[in-house]
Amino acid sequence: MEVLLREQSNGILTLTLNRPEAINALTTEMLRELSQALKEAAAPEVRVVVLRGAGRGFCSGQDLREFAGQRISYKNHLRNYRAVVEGLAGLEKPVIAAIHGAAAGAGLSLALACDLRIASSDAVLTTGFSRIGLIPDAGMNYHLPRMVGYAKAFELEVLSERLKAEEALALGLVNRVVPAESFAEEVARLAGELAQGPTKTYGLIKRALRRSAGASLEEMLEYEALLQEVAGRTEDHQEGVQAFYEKRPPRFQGR
Ligand code: T3D
Repeated sequence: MEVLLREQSNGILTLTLNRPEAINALTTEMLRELSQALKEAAAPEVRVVVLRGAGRGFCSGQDLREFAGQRISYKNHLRNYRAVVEGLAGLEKPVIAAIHGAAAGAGLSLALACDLRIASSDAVLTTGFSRIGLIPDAGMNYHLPRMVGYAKAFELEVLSERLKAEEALALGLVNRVVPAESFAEEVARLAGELAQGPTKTYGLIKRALRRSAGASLEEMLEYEALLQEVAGRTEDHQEGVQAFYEKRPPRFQGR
């Protein structure tokens, strides 16, 4: 069975973690496939990526059976996670995590590394790591405090309680919560909307926001001017302005 399913249509690449019997617990094979798929997603025909899970949940984190009884090198093993997290963060187009059911451990870390998180009303999020005596990894210590602040991040990481979708929404961990019955349609609608957008500009926005995490105001003003030089020369910028003059919706081509 393929551990990662890829489906592409109308500019939307859907990557489905596919080990439903273990709530899509991540194996080395799966991480390598995911990292490769994210590299391939740089192709211009892909304008948005959706990351989801098969079966009854998003992802239960590292497969706890993969290395059972072995003494592994975490340093080596975590390189596989690093490649995926950098792939998600560095991809210059929007990545949506479509979370239904459980998102636990490194499964939550991957969701946090995406640009948007849409949760089904049945979603349950937990950091999970401390329950098995590990510290959160796969970028969770970068993304989580930036989303919820130090105090809440500490609480979530140390207590590893399970958050319901609405609680995650209130904390700003997910962007929106959708009733389970209409979840797939809403994910498709949002992905479709983004796939019609000015992709290059979205990529530049992503770059700017990511850079801002470690930059001063002065540096950001400088960087924004640099990126605007690029955005201002896109065909989509011309089209956006033209559409404004002509009082019609823009037809962005993603370049
Ligand atoms: O160690 C390293 O490599 C370093 C990196 C670590 C990164 C990490 O992600 S550490 C954290 C790992 N994840 C967890 O600790 C979460 C473990 N799972 C759970 O807490 C729960 O399963 C869930 C909250 C995700 C879902 O609960 P529930 O009640 O809906 O499902 P369940 O019955 O617990 O699980 C269903 C099946 O999936 C079950 O298999 P079975 O008994 O039917 O054959 C369960 O064992 C399996 N499963 C769930 N999570 C994992 C898993 N199998 C392997 N690895 C898992 N992480």
